[in-house]
Amino acid sequence: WQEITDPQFTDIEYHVADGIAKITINRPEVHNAFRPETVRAMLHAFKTAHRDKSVGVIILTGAGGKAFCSGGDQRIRGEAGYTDEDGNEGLDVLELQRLIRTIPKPVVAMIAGWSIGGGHVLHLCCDLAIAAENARFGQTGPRVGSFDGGLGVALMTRLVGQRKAKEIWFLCRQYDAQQALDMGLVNTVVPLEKLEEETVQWCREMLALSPTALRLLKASFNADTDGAAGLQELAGNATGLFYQTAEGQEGRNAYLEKRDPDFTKFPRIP
Ligand code: 1HA
Repeated sequence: WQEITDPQFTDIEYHVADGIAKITINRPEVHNAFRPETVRAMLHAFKTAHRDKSVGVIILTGAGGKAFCSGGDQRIRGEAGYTDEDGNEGLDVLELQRLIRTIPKPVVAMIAGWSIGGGHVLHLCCDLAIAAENARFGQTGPRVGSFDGGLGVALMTRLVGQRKAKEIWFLCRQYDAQQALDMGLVNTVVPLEKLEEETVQWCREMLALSPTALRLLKASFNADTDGAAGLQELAGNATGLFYQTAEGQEGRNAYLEKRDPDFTKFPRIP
């Protein structure tokens, strides 16, 4: 891995290697709980990976082997929300959830240890999830005075069904890696020492496939769950492909050349 440093990468690490970007939440002393600065850094890191044409797959993980992420840092929860070092309240974590889903590259959650609360919702937002045997999953919102009724409910329900999703949210129990696998919360479970090797192997398999096919598939899955916003994403991809055709370019050329467009040469494919 090559580490990329950036003054905006507060609380996280950003590495790249052979087409993979790895974003690591680096606050192991609090099981990688996030504060506003952490979320801002993750937004910047995901946008960096999005724009980097050499990156095809993104891994999201946590430092230390004992936690993926334990959600919002409860120590800095103020009267109305989470407070940054300048005293401003507000956590852009819902924006981060959306970004993970709309980036047109697969995002893989690599989970060792705790995936809890808002950290668990981040894992739900990732496209695939590889868990170590020590992984533990759960929501805590109703215990600590919070809840994520947005993607935290919608994606969980899609993944495990409404009965199980209600159990997870209503009882705030914890589930081990095997239980998570059995209910479809993760794709596979491996020994902790094999976690990164296995995750990289999954990434390499995706890197060998058509980036455009994967991009359109991700948008299609989102379209099924995200209503008009999902269709916007899928249609945006269709526009992007159309721009690359002679037919799309004829419209642009005609406009720039101040003439009528001639679309007669383009077949109306049945
Ligand atoms: O619900 C939302 C949102 C909803 C809508 C919109 C935005 C949202 C944004 C965020 C969230 C949330 O994330 S709410 C849920 C917040 N998270 C939690 O309630 C999890 C709290 N942590 C735990 O329950 C436990 O730490 C644990 C089950 C993950 C692990 O337990 P364990 O192994 O016994 O470790 P523990 O000793 O508790 O933790 C180690 C250290 O990490 C402790 O610090 P120490 O006492 O050694 O100084 C512990 O306090 C700290 N820590 C762990 N998680 C957090 C934390 N400190 C602050 N915030 C945490 N989340």
